[in-house]
Amino acid sequence: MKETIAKYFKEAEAFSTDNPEQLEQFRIKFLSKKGLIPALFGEFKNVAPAERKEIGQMINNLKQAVQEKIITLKSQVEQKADQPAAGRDLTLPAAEAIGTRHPLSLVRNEIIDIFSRIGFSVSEGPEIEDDFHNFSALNFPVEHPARDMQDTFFIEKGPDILLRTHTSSVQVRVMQKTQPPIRTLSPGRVFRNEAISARAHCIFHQVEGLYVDTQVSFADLKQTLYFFAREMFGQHTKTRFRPSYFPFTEPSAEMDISCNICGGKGCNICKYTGWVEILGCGMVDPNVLEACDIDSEKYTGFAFGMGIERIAMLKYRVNDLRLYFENDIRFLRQFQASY
Ligand code: 2U9
Repeated sequence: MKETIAKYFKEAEAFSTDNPEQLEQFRIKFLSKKGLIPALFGEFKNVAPAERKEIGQMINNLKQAVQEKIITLKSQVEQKADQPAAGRDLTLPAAEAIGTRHPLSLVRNEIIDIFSRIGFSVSEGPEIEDDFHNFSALNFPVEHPARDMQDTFFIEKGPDILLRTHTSSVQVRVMQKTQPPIRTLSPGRVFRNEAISARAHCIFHQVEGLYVDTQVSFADLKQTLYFFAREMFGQHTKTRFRPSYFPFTEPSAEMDISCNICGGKGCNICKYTGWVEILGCGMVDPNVLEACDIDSEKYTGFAFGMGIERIAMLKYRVNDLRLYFENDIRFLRQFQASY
């Protein structure tokens, strides 16, 4: 047995490779369940008591030498793989599977694409905001419940610094910097202090739109949103407006589309009404224009806002919001990028 161990020892010492498959074969040969070293330990029970100490030591030394050899060779194999052209023909076309765009990015890009065709550009702004840009300029009364701790993540109190609860704050910044005509979209992440469930999340994504010019009317708002709904959900899509209330618009409305799942016949998505709500909108309140140094006697504007998750849910029939945030590859790879 001693000769066998010595022979294995020499073989292990002499072994060298920078090929990962050969290294794996070496490991299997010596260390796998049916490998040479477990076989030696198996035979060990037949060794005479007088020789046990010496042979036991030899097998342990062999095992240690093999393990150290594997560690050394593994780092050589990895180093070789890190070299740019190692073993690869860089002139070949890439055969790696490429990723897919996140469904929320696809929907955001499609919304931007639709509105850019009618003259809207994109503006971005900070996720950490002050009270003025998130609330005061948007005509939220001081005691309005949306300013409450339950809805808003405050970072500092007095003067308040917070995580924006909507991207309208970006448009306040645009109006402060630019005189009309303004036609802008602000996509982005927003934050609200809500428990996470299939239907709600404390982080979600919005696209808000703003058009300010002379003689902008509610008819312009309706026509723009009709156009959007048909481009997004198909030319057969019907729309309807219901009166609503927002602090920053007057009058305000919510827009429904005919249910794109059942075609308006009635299903559990539209709760058997044939209609689903997709966005809120209205004429910009003159107080908002004035707070941003825009003359409300001269200019009027319309605005709208939508949740990207909601549009994506309807478009892709995903009924649990949490799927958008888990990054499970089995979910993500189902989306094919066309935007
Ligand atoms: C300015 C003035 C007014 C944007 C608007 C809505 C109506 C609205 C919600 C839809 C679902 C947000 O994601 S959601 O929870 N938004 O209903 N948003 S009007 O109004 C503005 C924006 C900017 C300066």
